[in-house]
Amino acid sequence: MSQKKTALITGASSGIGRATAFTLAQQGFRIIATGRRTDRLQELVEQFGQGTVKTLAFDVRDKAAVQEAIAGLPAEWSTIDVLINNAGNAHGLAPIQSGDVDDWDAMLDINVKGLLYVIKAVLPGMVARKSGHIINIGSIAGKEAYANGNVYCASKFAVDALSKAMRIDLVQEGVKVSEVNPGAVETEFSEVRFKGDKERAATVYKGYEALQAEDIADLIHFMLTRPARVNIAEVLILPAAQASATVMHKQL
Ligand code: NDP
Ligand code: 8X3
Repeated sequence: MSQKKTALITGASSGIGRATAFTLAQQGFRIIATGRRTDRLQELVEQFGQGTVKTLAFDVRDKAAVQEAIAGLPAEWSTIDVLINNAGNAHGLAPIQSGDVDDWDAMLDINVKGLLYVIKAVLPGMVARKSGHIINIGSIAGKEAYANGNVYCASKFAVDALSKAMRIDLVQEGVKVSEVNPGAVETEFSEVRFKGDKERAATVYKGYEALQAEDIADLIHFMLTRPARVNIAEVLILPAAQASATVMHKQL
């Protein structure tokens, strides 16, 4: 039986999830990398090998697919020590009065309900073993609302509330729950938010040095490798040039 810890990472095909998969694999974890873009997940297998990375393809909105994929893991991958609930995105940036209902559905279905479906599939094993660590990726948008952020902010406020409530419910089960709340990280996030408009996405990161996905991955690795007695419950991590959701020192 492997002594290495196994971490299931949602959204491992891009950005923060992908960087976290790389960092944790390099640091001796076994990774269950999940997402919809299987070609991207396969690159992780090619990099680290089948003994270190297992891929699972599902849309987190599809609760039956989530359940089936995780319940169907082969025995050597079925003990999940760490869950990184990272899959998520913003869809659109518009005042509430002109918001697109499909964008609202996407954000609530992926960022909130999808996270819950994954938890539902992973938690029984952790509770039975009285051991596990869940890290939810929230956002500064889950701490402060900002103009036009409405439903994305609501989805991340929900992640914040769930993280706090899960920590209370699971403390007696030996399962740690932590939350990482990043400010601006340069990933495909803005490209998704602006529906493929790369030029508009690039303006979000102009005039200052945004966080890189690897910065969040390093933090997650640090959180996961503290002594058993320690739970770093919540971290707000910002670029040096960012002071709040709306105050950014840009030099354009
Ligand atoms: P990316 O767009 O680079 O990555 C998003 C990841 O989520 C992809 O791997 C994508 O995989 C996955 N994903 C999206 N929708 C689904 C779905 N329906 N089913 C399964 N997987 C899905 O963005 P980031 O890395 O920046 O975002 C990761 C997390 O960090 C998100 O929760 C985001 O809200 C949060 N965050 C990001 C910040 C930033 O500034 N970038 C700041 C604060 C928080 P695939 O498309 O292959 O399914
Ligand atoms: C992503 C950061 O400020 O664009 O969660 O909402 S922000």
